[in-house]
Amino acid sequence: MTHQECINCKTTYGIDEIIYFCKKCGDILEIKLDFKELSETLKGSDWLSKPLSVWRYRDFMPIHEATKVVTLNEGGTGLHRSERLGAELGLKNLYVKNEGENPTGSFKDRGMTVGVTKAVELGARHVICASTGNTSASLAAYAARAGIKCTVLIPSGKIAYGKLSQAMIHGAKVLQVKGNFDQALEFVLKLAEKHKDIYLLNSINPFRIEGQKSLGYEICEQLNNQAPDRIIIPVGNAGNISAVWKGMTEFHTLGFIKTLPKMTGIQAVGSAPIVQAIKTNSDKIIPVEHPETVATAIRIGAPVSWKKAVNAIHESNGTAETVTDEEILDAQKILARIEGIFVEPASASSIAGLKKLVKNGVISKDERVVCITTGHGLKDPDTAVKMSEKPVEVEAEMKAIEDALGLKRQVILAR
Ligand code: AN7
Repeated sequence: MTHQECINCKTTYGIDEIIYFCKKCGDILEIKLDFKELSETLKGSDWLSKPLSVWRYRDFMPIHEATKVVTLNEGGTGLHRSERLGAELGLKNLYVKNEGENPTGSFKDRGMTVGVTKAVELGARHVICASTGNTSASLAAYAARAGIKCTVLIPSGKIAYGKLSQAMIHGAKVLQVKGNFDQALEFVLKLAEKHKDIYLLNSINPFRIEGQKSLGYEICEQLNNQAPDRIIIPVGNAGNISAVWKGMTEFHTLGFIKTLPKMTGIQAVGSAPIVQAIKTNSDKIIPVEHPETVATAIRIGAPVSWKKAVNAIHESNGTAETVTDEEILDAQKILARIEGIFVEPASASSIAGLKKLVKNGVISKDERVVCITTGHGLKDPDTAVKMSEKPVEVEAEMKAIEDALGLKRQVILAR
């Protein structure tokens, strides 16, 4: 039977049990599918006739058949062949999977549609998360859609304005904790432990990861049932890289794809505990006490899902790399200018990481690479405005406008 399982000691729990950490060893949990049962279900299912979306994969989700899903139509995002960016970086086969196309503008919606559906299925009336912004925006929207109460804890200062406005307009109770994300998460974990009626929806919740694994499924289907050679993905709390890898290995186990991609995680220099663990070949992370980066979404020093991420990178023969704020902002601009794709800084770290790894010879020029961009550029308009050319103020006169554009005035001769 499909169940929850501790990633360390393998103790199992039912899918209707509200539990976030293993009772025996305290490690985090993951959902284990019953592949035999799933293969049987798929034979009689019309899933292949449904549009590309999270719920195309309903049979793959640990949600009961009778449950009504809480959805805003998530997933089915574009996989954009990026020839011009590829040429710029020296790659023939580059794609951008743009998760900013989701309903609230980030990949978090894939997890929240499943997580909030599960919350309602379990009878929860109050959901909570800590967030650097996008998780709170998404949870607030899905809680509103479900008609349940939502509380979000955000770090003080430095959360992007677009994200904050979303959480506020959807009616969440927003607490701005005087501390960083990692501290906010600690409080949320304690709250969910102490008040059993509050359901926790950070990415340690394995049902969220189930929704996010659809990102991996979709990439394979969009490449005609093939995995790319490599997937490059921004890493913060490390839920998403774990989820995409889970999707890939499940499709592989089911025989839908023949090869697996090298999972490649990118972090900002100022908050890179996972890159540090990978580069030093350590089986532990050293949390970063004061994480710092312009990419506020991934300003996370103690990622809860680090073990899953490190496993994904090792098992897939992948790698991890850091990028500087300057490289991130440069990549954001290039992507916007030569591919027409506007993403927030954290998302651009995947492009910045690609550039660095090609330059260093880690990625070869004929690899088929998918860069995941995780959130929309409008989430953080302030950063975009700061790094672009300012609007030119002109008088409301034809001459002034032409002068500003450097156009020569044509003299119209009288007959
Ligand atoms: C745009 O919103 O953690 O490695 O609280 O918003 O799965 O954590 C956001 C994370 C990448 C990192 N890109 O994903 C939050 C939060 C964007 C993000 C990540 C986030 P994970």
